[in-house]
Amino acid sequence: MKRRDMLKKSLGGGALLAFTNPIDLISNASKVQAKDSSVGNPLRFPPVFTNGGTMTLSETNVNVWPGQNTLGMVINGSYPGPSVVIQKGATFTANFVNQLNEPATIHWHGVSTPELMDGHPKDAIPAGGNYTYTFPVGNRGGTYFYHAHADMRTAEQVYKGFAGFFIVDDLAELPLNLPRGNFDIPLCLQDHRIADIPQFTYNVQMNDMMFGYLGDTVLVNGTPEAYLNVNTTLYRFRILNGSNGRVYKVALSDNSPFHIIATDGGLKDAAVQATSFYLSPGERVDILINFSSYAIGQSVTLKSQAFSAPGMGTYRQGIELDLLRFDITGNQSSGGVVPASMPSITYYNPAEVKAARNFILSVAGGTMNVHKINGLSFEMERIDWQTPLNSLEEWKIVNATNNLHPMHSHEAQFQVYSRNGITDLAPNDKGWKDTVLVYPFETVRTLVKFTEYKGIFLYHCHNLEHEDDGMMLNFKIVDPIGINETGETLPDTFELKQNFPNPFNPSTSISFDLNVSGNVEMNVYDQTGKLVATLVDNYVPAGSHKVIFNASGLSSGEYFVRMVAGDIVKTIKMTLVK
Ligand SMILES: [Cu+2]
Repeated sequence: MKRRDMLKKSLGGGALLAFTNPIDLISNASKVQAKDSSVGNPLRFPPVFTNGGTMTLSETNVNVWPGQNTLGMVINGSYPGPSVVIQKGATFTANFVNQLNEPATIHWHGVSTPELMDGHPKDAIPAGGNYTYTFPVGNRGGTYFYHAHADMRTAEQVYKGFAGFFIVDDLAELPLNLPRGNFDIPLCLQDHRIADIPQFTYNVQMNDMMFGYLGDTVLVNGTPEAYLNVNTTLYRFRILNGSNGRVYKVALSDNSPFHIIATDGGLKDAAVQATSFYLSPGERVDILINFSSYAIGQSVTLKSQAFSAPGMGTYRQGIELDLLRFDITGNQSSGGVVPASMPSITYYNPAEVKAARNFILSVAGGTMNVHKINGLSFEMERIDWQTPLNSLEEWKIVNATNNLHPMHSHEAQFQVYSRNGITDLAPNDKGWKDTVLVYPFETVRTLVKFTEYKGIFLYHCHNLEHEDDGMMLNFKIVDPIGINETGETLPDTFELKQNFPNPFNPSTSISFDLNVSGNVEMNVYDQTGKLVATLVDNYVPAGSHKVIFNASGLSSGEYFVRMVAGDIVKTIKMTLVK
């Protein structure tokens, strides 16, 4: 039933309308009046960035609304910024020139880079400065993006246009016969305020800081009231939510199904049919839409459906919005197919988790730094925790607020494990993720492992007003204990000392020195090998440590202390004499 949305050349639809039910007639009537082919602007496409070239950030007038100038903060005079399209395995290089009168930095969202290439606010390029970003692109093929990340300036700079696509192409995906070329279309969604047209005025009030700087009209690739002429064939759309605070519930206006084929970190392990999905700021979802059931002359609109969430209250988040109108105008074939199967994804096993961390999201009273993670606001110089390389961790996010928080980790793609204990996930949650939407009062468990680079990276809310308000922490990726960067076991990363006193009754102390931080397990066994006590089983920072063993419930005899850190095991023998 596409005719409810047969918006274009609507007179021809009169006969069809007679067959629809009364509800359809009402919605039809309003939609037919609302739109025709003379309404709207053809979807724009940012220029493609030439690898190795310059990205100049400046305050420049761009043309967004026809015939009017908008003062943006944009790369190379383009809003959105030029699209990076790069092959997996290639080395990306961009010479960044900051012509703003304030610091700026580029974060390559979802892409694994060395610490000094990640665009951390501590590495911001001062006004008038420049910096060469260069890194090998090891990520899976997929839809990534880049955006501003300077301290407390991210939201305004992104709102004013400082963001663009970073698309990784993997030729190994060619046999899947996905639509390519003119049938593979990136869509960047950003909401702006009708009252401020034609300017990107950014003036945060208290409500904006709480809910995000919400607009009431959506620009797609910088196009207001965008439409795209399409053929009666299969298309791939790479949908990026580049908005500051708005969550979209993406659907077609006639509720036609489509296939979700990719999440933040590239292709899923199966194409999954759906009629809608949520997309929060920072997230990407790739979908396949087949227009072959439409007739030339018809239209259908990509929308954000109205939604609400428990406790979220009634504010402008969740209103119905038009995103992009598809006008069916041709019958050229893309040759693409919905793959019957796609390469598998290895899902992490929660039984192999080496460390579990909790992240409690809260809102305190006041006017600044009210958004907190574990009671903390961002501090540039403070490292909030250390995570060893190659160690699977569970990061459990507990949203203790009545608001939406898209939580984003730099440096790795993670996996969502459960929402409120439920492991049967929506198709846009299942796969590789770098941003996960946490609904009000929800608990989301994620599994994450860092495998590439050591250094200081960020974990934060991607509602950019929340981020700028300090809902962000630093963590440091460190060597796994006992293993060096090339995977060799290091012989002397810890020392387990003889207990004192020895013999003992009933208590004795056991000391150990760690050269690097890491997960430590220390158990006490009796002569038969039976476990009698666990003294340490957690992440321990580098340094000297002492634990007390109390044997008051045990009988005289020899006992063994076994300490494991990394791949190294050390044992001491001690004697209990009662
Ligand atoms: Cu948030």
